[in-house]
Amino acid sequence: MRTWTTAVFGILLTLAFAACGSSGATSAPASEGPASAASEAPAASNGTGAAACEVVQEVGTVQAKAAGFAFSPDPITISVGDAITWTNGDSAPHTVTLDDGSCDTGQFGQGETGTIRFNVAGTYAYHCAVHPNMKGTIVVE
Ligand SMILES: [Cu+2]
Repeated sequence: MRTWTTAVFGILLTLAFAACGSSGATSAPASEGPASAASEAPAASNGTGAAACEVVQEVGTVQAKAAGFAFSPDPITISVGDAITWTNGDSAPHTVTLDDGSCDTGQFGQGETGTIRFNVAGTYAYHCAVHPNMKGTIVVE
């Protein structure tokens, strides 16, 4: 009985490995097709190859403030390609979170900054995720 069980386990293990091996071998080339097609789709969607906005670590070309529990200046008008750096003047942490959820600096504390670059013209409404009544508008021309 023991040897029979061992034999069955052996066969099952062999089948399992064989199944993994064959499915891995056949699915690897197939998965490259959809993956590359999917990675091209976002680039084609806005025609620029870049996201409408992106959180960056560099110092922005336009300076703004999150201070006194308000964003200033507001609205901010910038050109396509500009990056806005907000500096926190309060002891509480703030965020710059686009209302559509496309970009979010995450929390930055007193004296710290958050920067977002805008690559597509349009009007962007944003708020602070910590203090939802802190709101602002960015106009990208
Ligand atoms: Cu805040």
